[in-house]
Amino acid sequence: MTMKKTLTIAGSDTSGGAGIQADLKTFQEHGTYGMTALTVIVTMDPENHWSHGVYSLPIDVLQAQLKTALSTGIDAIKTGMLSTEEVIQTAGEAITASGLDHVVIDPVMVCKGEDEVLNPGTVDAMVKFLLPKAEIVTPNLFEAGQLAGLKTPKTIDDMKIVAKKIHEHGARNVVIKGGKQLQHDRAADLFYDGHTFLLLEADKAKTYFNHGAGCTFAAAITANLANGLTIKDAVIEAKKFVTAAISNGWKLNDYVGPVMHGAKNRFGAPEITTTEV
Ligand code: PXL
Repeated sequence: MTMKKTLTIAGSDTSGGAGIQADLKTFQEHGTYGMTALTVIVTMDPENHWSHGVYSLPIDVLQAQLKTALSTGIDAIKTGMLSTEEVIQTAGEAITASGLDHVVIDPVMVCKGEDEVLNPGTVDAMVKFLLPKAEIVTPNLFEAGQLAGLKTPKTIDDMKIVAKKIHEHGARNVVIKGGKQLQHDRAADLFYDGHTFLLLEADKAKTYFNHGAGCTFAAAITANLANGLTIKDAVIEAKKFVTAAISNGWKLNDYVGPVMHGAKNRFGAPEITTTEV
C-alpha cells in the first residue's frame, strides 16, 4: 500500500497542540504520511506564566531537512511558523524546486496570547516568497490585515476586501479565519477563489480550549488536497475537522487548552453551512 505524503515546514510546539505536533496528528487522522522540516522550537516557561521561548534552528539544518523530505516525492506541503526572512525565503525556494501545486501557506505571525508579529520584515517576505506559490493561504483576521497592508478586518465585508487584496498578491485561493474577534454570531470563515466568496459557518463552541486550531485547520486542508479533494471541498471538510477538534478542546494545565485533533474521527462531523456572500 502507498500513502499520500504530506510535509509541514513549521515550528515545534513543545506543548503539543499547535505547530508540527498539530500537523502530524492531523495528517495521521487523514490517513496521510506526515513528514517535517523544523524551523524553530517553541518552549513555555511554567515558572513565568507559560511565556514562550523561541529557539531557531540554523538555516543549513532546515535545508538538510527539506532535501531529505522532498527527495521522497511529496504530495502536498504546508508551511507554519517561519521565524525569519531567511527561513521564509528558504521555504519559498524549496517549494519552487518541488514544483508542487498543493501548497498551503499558514502565515503564522503570532502565538495565542503573544501579540507581536514574529519578526519585522517577515510579512513582506511572506508576500514576496510565499503568496505567489500558495494554492491557498489561511490567515486569521490579524494576519489577513497584515498581508493585505490594511487594517485588521472586523466584519465579513472587511474580510472580503482583504481577501481580494491577498488574492492580488498571487495566492490562488484565500480562506480567512474569523475566530473570536469577528463581529458575527457564528464561527465563520471566508473562502475566496478569485471569483466567489463562500462563507463557512458553524455554531460557536462554548470553550476557551482552542490552542492549535489554526494549524489544525491548515493541516487538514493540506491532507485533503493530498488525498485528491478539490480546493473548495478540502476547505469545507477541514472546517468540519477543526470545528469538532475545537468543540472537544480540553485543559492541559492552567495556561493552555489544546484542541482534540482526533475528535471528528471519534465523535463524528459537526454541521456546517456554506453560503455564497
Ligand atoms: O498557533 C500558532 C503556533 C504555530 N506554531 C508553533 C506554535 C504556535 C503557537 O503556540 O508554538 C510552533
